[in-house]
Amino acid sequence: MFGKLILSLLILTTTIVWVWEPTSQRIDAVDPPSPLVDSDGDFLPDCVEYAALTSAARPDSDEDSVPDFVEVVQRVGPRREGVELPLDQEMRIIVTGPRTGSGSDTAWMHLLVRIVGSMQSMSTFESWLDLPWSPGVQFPFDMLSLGPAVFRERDAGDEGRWLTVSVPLASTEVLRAFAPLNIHVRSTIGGRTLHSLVPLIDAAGELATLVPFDQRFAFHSLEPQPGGDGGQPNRVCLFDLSEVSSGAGGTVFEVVHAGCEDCNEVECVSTCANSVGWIITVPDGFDGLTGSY
Ligand SMILES: [Ca+2]
Ligand SMILES: [Ca+2]
Repeated sequence: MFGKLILSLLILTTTIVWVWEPTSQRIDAVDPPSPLVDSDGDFLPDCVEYAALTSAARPDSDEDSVPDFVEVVQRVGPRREGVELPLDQEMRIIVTGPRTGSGSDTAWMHLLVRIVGSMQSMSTFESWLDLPWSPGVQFPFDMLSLGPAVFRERDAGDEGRWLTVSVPLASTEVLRAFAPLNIHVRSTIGGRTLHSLVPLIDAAGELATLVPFDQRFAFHSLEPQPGGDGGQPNRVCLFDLSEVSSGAGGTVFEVVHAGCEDCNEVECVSTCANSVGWIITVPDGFDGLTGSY
């Protein structure tokens, strides 16, 4: 369904909120809804920056001249200076929780795409859910999507054409009822098949995901506590995971170390150290967590 949806989005742009941003001049046909505000104008909404662990105030968080958007879709370290990978088709999905203080409980899925060439380079698109209690079954993505989607496009010149499609999902409470689950997207762009997924886990009653961060995994709550929960500002909670078992339902990991480390503009939750010993099931294991298909 979502595959048909996104292809429709690419053609029937009058049915959705549309924002077009050429390189030199930004034109907003419709103001993005407040959950998608982009404070630093780097094409990543603030909520996505929180989830991807980039700065919502700086378009190049590590000041290495590679834009945050590029580092996020390439899954390299946007908090560490690095060398830009070759220009290529890229795709990644990120799931975010409700904006703090918004009064909403809606989660969002954000599809981030870099296309080298024309829009017609995207020849296939599909999305689905998988759940460890039903291995091998691909559930339709629209079980959890609410629509309408918000589509944005930017001609980034030498950095290609950037697209985001943000889709409102069910409430975090409903998502937690389904967790653990993976949300997948797969697309063929310019002859390259790209696959991205986000694992959603129920971590001691809290809906969360794990974000690759410097060879480890950052614990990212989709329900951050407004004003902090007594945690440490400018720090992030990083996990070391040890595989316990693997089967048709996914891979079971144990958190063998958890600690707060430096990361500006993120807060390390006060319960971070208490996460040691947690057992986490991830339907697609390390490959799913790192996007290394
Ligand atoms: Ca931004
Ligand atoms: Ca950078």
